[in-house]
Amino acid sequence: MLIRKPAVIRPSAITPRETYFNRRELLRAAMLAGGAAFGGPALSAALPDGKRARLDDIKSSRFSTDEELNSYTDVTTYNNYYEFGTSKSDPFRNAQDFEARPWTIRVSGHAEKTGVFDLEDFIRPYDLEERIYRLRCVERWSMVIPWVGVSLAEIVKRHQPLSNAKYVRFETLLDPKQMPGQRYRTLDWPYVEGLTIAEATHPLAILAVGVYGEVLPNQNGAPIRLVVPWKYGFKGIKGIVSMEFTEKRPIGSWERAAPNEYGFYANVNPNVDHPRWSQARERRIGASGGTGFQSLLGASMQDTLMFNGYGEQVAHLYDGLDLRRNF
Ligand SMILES: Nc1nc2c(c(=O)[nH]1)N[C@H]1C(S)=C(S)[C@@H](COP(=O)(O)O)O[C@H]1N2
Ligand SMILES: [Mo]
Repeated sequence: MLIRKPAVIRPSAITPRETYFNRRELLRAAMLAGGAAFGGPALSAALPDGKRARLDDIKSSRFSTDEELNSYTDVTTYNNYYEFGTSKSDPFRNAQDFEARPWTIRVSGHAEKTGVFDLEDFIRPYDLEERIYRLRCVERWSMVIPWVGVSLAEIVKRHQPLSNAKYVRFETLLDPKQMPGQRYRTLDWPYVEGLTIAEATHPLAILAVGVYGEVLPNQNGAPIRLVVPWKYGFKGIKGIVSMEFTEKRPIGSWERAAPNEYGFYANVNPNVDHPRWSQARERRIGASGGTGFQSLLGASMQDTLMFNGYGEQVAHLYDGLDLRRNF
């Protein structure tokens, strides 16, 4: 092929990153200047209410990718969240009035510390970290997103799972009044997902409460959602109200709907086709990604990496598992 990699400039992917980091630097400088008088950073993670409220004291993470970020617009207007409709623009359009506060999370099942926790207490006192991760959807698109979250491992350990706790099962809010998509049986509501304890205590797994340094927009799963970067996006359950430690393997909503298409593990695997399409490649959402000549040339298509590129860190979790059967 003569045309190799055209030098595509992606304004939507580049500009926001620059303005974003400039703004972050400014904020950091302002915090250093003013913060010292108050005796340093706050002791606990604070979760402000309100749209686009900024999160403070975000640590950076060595796990972040240095790929170009998707723009704030990409990240917040192209979503999957069937509770608000089945098309990619529905969540942005239909989730604006969703009430993500007050919010509680029920911790139940085989663990020492169970109960109902206010969101703030649930994530306290763990550090808020920025984790720039790829999100790879089973529908063959991907994005690079600057999540802000807390380590799921820390939270799981704090609740002290018992020895018969083999899995963690999460549930999304059930509220058809606020979630119009739940008035239709597109999925078995409430949305459910699960991880093994080993997956849930892996340092890459986070519970995200923000994106782009701000509280999570409703369409992205406010106020708290799972991000497991080596798995297809559908594992990343949004609007979490329940975390249960179980002995039996949970059945996620997509697995229940179509077990031959969506397995429990849902590890990103370019070698295992979805029954209706190949998973070998993916389209990076972005300015050059969607339309016109560039998409015809396939400039935005790229090879999908095993475990979404996190194989070195997570492959050992699946030693001895046949990943074709356990997809
Ligand atoms: N409760 C709930 N969580 C969900 C979904 C959903 O429909 N309902 N969709 C999943 C799918 S298929 C994907 S790809 C990701 C998309 O996350 P994003 O919109 O933040 O990019 O959310 C996941 N979490
Ligand atoms: Mo997805």
